[in-house]
Amino acid sequence: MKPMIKSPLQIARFEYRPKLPASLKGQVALSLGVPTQSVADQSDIKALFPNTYGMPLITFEAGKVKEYPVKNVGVILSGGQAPGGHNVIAGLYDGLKKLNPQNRLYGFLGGPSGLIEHQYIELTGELIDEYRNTGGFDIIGSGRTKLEEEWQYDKGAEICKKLDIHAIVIIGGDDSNTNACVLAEYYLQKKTGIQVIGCPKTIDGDLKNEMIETSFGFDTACKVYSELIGNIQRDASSAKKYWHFIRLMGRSASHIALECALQSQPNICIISEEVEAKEMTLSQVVEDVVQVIVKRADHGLNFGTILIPEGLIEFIPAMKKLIAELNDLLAHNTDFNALNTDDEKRQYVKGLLSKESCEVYRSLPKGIARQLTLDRDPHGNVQVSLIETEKLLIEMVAKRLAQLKAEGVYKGKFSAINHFFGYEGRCAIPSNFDADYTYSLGYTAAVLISEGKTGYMSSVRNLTAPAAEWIAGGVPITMMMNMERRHGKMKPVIQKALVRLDGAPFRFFATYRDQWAGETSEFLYPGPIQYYGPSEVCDLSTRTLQLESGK
Ligand code: FBP
Repeated sequence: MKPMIKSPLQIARFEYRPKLPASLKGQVALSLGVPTQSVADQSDIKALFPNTYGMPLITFEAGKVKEYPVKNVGVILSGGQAPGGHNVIAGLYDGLKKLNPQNRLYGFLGGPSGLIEHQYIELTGELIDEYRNTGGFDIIGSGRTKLEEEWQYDKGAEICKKLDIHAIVIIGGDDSNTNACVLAEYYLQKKTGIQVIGCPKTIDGDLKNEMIETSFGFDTACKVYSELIGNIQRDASSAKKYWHFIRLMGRSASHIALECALQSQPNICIISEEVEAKEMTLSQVVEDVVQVIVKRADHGLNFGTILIPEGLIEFIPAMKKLIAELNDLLAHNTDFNALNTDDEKRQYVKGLLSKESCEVYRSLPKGIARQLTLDRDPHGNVQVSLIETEKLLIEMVAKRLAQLKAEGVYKGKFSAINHFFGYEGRCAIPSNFDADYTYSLGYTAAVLISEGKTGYMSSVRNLTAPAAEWIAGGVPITMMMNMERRHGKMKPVIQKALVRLDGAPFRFFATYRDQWAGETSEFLYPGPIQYYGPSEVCDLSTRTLQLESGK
């Protein structure tokens, strides 16, 4: 038997034809809404974006046959991987070719740096076919270079001119789409004739608003993590001897943790946004966890599951202050970087922190304190995915339980296992939802470009309905913006969407969490993503989307 080049599922998925909204199936006409406004700080945003501010919302509907001019396009994948990226490119390619077979598509390699450094390939039909309905960003690679300086924009315009590229599509999260908006405005001001269109990507689910119901990749990633959590819950209820502390990716926002909780009904799920709203200390978070463990132990249940959002520690006020001080202290700090040992680094940091933050720093297990001083991301922020909050919690919970045992309050046995789920889900084969959604987003971008639009984000809405009823169109990116302080300066940025405590998904969770924590456990076992079978199993959207749309 020969080794396989592709798995049977890979081969089958190649044949999958993503479902499109009805409006994209034939000829498309644009319906323009009324002029829009930014979500806040209207006069500042208007002044910064004189050419792209106030543009109308665009909705597609069935239209008449129309001839479109040739539009060559360059596409960039920006930031962390998210399932469906390849299908955005496939939808973009198919849309462009349908609108004018002369259109060509180029891919900039390794993220935004490919545009600046003129690294690109032409994306041919043959190459794209290899990647249809697959996970990953490997067709052209991704990167975290920030596109925010004029010399970078000019370098980009240079290569566009050379390749006769009329539009750039940036597939990224809130920061990348903010940069797409600035780039669109700059290219208009400079009359380069280059259009810029954004696409909402991130497994974190924090790029969403009234017009963007969800970012792509969130659906698949949450389904992968929920499957794993469900499997762990079955193991926990079978062996009855471990508490599983499971940290989930998601950066600042707890959308992933919340969605996984809705899908798997664990005993505990911590929501960072709630911790912040209640101004909880780390000890209070630990105390809440301990209470559930003690209560279950009273019923002889020394096992369970706890979901922890990866950004948790940044939402605990004292930790937030410590991290902010560390961010300032470590920014471009050559003295710190020149130190050799962890002990030297620890002493150095302690000497520069405020008294309050120094106490918090000293109270942390050394391993966690060290992780807080690791390299910053390109935005100067601590990389939360590198901080093992689940281990910190296990250590603190174990200590508190030992005290309670000594006092005779706790009679159970505590054995904990830590997990971190993040990279496992970011490149999974996209669910049908993500495969369809991303293909539609890419196709939508092709229409917006062919219609000469710039400064828009590709938008597909009504996502809990069957795909044929989805509403495709464009949202002016300026509409999602407000002014925020970043690195000491006020900047126009897309508002990051955190979990809303008054939102339907959190309220549902809050109604049932005590029941899930209790002695009966109501674990759900979602099982693996289904790509084939009854629509109610394989085309399912997230619980978050369903609850948000009143379902
Ligand atoms: P994006 O916001 O770029 O989509 O990335 C999301 C994410 O997966 C976060 O959940 C995580 O904290 C981070 O990327 C990890 O970054 P890296 O890929 O650089 O390790």
